[in-house]
Amino acid sequence: MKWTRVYLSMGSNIGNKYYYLLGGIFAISQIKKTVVTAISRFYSTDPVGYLEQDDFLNCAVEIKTQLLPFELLRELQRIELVLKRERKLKWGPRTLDIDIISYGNLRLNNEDLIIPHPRYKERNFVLIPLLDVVRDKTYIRSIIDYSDRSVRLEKKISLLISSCLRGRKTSYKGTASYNYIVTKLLKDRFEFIEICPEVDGGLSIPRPSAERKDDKVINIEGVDVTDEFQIGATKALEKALENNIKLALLKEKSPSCGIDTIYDGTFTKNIVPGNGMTVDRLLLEGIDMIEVNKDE
Ligand code: PH2
Ligand code: MG
Ligand code: MG
Repeated sequence: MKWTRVYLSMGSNIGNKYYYLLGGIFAISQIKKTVVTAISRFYSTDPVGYLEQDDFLNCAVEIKTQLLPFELLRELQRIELVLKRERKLKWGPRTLDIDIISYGNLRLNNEDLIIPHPRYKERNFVLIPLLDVVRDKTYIRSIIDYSDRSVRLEKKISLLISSCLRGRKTSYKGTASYNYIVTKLLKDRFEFIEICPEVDGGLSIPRPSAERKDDKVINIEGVDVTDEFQIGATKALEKALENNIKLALLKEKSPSCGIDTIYDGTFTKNIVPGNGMTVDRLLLEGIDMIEVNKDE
């Protein structure tokens, strides 16, 4: 199968908008036979259509995919659903909207899917982010209304991040959990505040593997390292509060940073519902969190 370049427009105007857009982007990166290749800057935009609603946060994403248009649409709709899109009013508030703007050079006119998107040329909240990611900017530039002030570049916000995801060799094995989206595509889009609660809590690199068991963390040699994990969690929380953090990107399944799923404490790769120690603390402060996998 050949790869097709696809441009997506994303929007959110309820709750933690960065949580929905970035959560959507990391979910898109998990779709089979699909790779995220560019992410635009983030823009605050006046609502178009139904006006009595909050400003949107919009961005554009370039992907390449081997999925057919309807296969891709189904995956994107599943992601919208997972991120709890509330479809009450047409053009009304939504937690996350993902629209296919173009799919290669394809033209498609079906009642469920029109490609290219039928209204994108009139929408600066689509075109201006799109300009950040398209390869050939000439055409998009020629149709943007530059007198329009309804699309404003957002100031860079700070995100808390597991340092291993940025390529730091802080994992228990002394390796990095390199993630391409974080290290390459989002590098200039955010201010990253790095944490490694295990290293910050005083543990060494490398260190024996550890897993959470109820309210304790025990390493594979049977040593109780709960105190170190709690110190690390406290430091992470302090950094989050100092930097006014609303969103964290955290390494999946770790006994500090795992969200919703962690290892069961038996060192057998068995996964159970639960959070890492740091995640439990950040949760109490109302900080939203997205789990991020390392690249394969
Ligand atoms: N999406 C809509 C309707 N109106 N306005 C802005 N500013 N941004 C959007 O993403 C948007 C909108 C329908 O999907
Ligand atoms: Mg839309
Ligand atoms: Mg839509």
